[in-house]
Amino acid sequence: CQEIGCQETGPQGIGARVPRKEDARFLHGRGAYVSDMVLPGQREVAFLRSPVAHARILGVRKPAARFVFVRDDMPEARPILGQSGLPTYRPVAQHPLAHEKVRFVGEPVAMACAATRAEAEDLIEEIDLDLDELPPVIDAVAAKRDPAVRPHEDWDDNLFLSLRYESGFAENAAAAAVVVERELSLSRQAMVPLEGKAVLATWDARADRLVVYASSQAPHLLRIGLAKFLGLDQRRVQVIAPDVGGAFGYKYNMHPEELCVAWLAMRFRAPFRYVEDRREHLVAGANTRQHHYRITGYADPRGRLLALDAEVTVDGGAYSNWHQTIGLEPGQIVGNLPGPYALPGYRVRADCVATNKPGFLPYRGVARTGVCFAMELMIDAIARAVDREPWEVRRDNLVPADAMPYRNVAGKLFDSGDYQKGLDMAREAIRFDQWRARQRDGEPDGRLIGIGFASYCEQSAHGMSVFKSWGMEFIPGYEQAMVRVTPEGAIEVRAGVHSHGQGMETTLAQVAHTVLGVDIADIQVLLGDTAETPFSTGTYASRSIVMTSGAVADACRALVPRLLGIGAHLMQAATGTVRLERGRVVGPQASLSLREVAEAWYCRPDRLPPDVDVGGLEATVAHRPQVDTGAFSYATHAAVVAVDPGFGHVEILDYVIVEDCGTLVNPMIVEGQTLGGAAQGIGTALYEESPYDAAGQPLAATLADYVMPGPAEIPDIRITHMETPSPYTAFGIKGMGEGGAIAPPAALANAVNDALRPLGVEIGATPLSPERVLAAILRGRAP
Ligand code: MCN
Ligand code: SMO
Repeated sequence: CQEIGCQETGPQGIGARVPRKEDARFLHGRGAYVSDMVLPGQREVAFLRSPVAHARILGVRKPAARFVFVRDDMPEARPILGQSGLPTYRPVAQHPLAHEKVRFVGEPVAMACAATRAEAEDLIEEIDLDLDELPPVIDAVAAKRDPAVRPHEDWDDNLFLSLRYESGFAENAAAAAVVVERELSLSRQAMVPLEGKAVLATWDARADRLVVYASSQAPHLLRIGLAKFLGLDQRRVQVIAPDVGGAFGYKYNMHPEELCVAWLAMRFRAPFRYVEDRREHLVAGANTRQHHYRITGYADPRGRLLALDAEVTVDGGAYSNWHQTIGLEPGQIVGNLPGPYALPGYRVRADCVATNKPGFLPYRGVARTGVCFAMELMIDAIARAVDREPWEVRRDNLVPADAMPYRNVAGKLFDSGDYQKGLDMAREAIRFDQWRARQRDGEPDGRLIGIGFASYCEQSAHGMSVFKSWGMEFIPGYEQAMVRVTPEGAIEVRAGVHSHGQGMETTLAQVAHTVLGVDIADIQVLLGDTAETPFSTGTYASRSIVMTSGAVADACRALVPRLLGIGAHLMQAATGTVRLERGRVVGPQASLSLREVAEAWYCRPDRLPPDVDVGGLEATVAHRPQVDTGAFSYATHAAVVAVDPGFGHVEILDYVIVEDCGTLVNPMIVEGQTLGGAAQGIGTALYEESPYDAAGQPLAATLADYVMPGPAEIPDIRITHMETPSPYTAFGIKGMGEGGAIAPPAALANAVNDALRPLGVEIGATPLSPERVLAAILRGRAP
């Protein structure tokens, strides 16, 4: 950096707690969301959704009104088909509007358009749907063993795919003195972003192209998807993702509703909009987290892990998404189940089962929230079996700092960090010894105190080999950024990743500031519009800052010699004697603002000799980390709970997080990300659940039934940072946007089980609702 004359990190550079540039817009209600947008002549779209879980469609009788559509009305829209290179993967086509069969409650069957949403819903009411109901598949574990009933009747079983992996298992398991077996599960849930799915599509007659505003994490991929499934050239599709009110994975893959609305705009050359309502989200979007584990840990007499064996079942729902496919979740399970631990033997089988529920989607943390739950409950179970403190057994098994970089039993390459120190710091921060003493003394109100830990490491900035191992159709390799010095000497940064609350408009500006020294008020970050930004596979997998910081920095660096060259000439100084300092080109005798330099190049090139024209004042650069195995951030969460033995209610008394995401770009943003993720993780742990009855009817279709934590349920979470730069990434940054959501279910379940230990019972399922906790307590008290 120094040798090309760039700035060191200052109060606005990498590492600084810069207030978020985007917040003025958000806090003053000036955010631009799809649901706020109105185009002249816009029609609103409503969907008729299947009222039953599984049925043959015998007929759909439309009202006389013209603007009602079923699948046969839209021959140009092809069925959505996610392809995967994973062995055993079964592709399954999802028609944007159901064809022949419906396979879950909430599946779109028909759509209606009108001037208002209410009128469109009235039209929907007039449609007659003639269904021949079939028995549904609700329990994924049972459906795997008994495929008599199948959502996809042309299959001979119910498996979307079945992945297996084995390394050093048999010999290490055979040497174990302690064998611990558990059955564990996480319930199905929804993601519930503040802003639901939203799409507004229209036709630009001048450019002769489809223009789609979508609340999306990946506008460039949505562009590819819409083009592909509507039979358009990609250049005839523009996708603009404006402000996105939370995404969490829900808005990464293409949804049938997006394809339907885009088809309307293409067919009628006019604007159409659909905004998902909360009920639609909770019913048709109850699509994540549901894993079931049969897991066995093999350890020595001190609890040192020798081997792990697991059979994991993912309730995949009815359809596989485009483009990541249903293969992503089992792929991540297989690679991540052994967690941050150094065990020599591993065997796993991960099955994804088709059921009559909405298709599974990745949710913040993706499979790692599930595998962390399974692994961390296993560590505690082993600790109980060998009668040691769970933190001690955890510590003994964590990959030690001096073993880094470390390739684990699943083939993951952990780049750097001190996992054991993180655990020690969490134990200190939670005041473990004091709580153990208080627990022994007992609470005056009779509540049971429990202390729980959960450690994980999280691969971020996964590279090509990793995505390839998941069989992805699109292998993300690079991230690109375009940086421009404008004629008035300001900086524009354009990138294809997007921000849905992560603060990237600020952190990417901090990166540009670090190289150019320009005040971040004069750095504008532009994201979200495929016509304005370089291609990208979007924001997901906590990869945006690791990948894009490198691209932004490299693009800025490409501009530095050009700015210096122009500045040197204008000051009549030798090129080697000028440098960039706080956004000015500084020579031996004088200095120039970037405005003076840029104006000379843009407006008075006649003042410059031809040889300073070194390629202009904008540059697009692609970047990828040195290795493609990713950078692993890691954390330990520690929780103290009080369990009410009469009602089963769990109160969080204290919660600490010690996390390491390498070089912190903006510690304040990292803390916000960690807290937000942890709040979602606490939701998974204690409250959130989308249960189904035996007929496949969702039982939580409103926020009165789907319980989410509010401010009163989220404790004052204390965060401590460690900062071990990754040796492999730009600036040593590791991604962390998902991390907070990974460990809370494990930490809280371990804490609750610690509280219940005197009763000799354990809970191995989420949510840890009063009902479930009380049932365990009553089991413990039964004679
Ligand atoms: N950051 C930092 N220093 C680091 C790492 C990250 O300052 N060492 C900052 C980044 O600059 C960025 C934020 O933290 O501003 C998150 O960065 P990163 O870890 O790269 O994650 P992504 O930007 O790729 O975001 C995706 C990630 C995912 S996959 C989900 S899901 C998720 C999450 O981010 N969805 C979110 N956080 C979310 N936060 C909000 N508000 N809304 C969502 O939908
Ligand atoms: S679930 Mo995040 O979008 O990878």
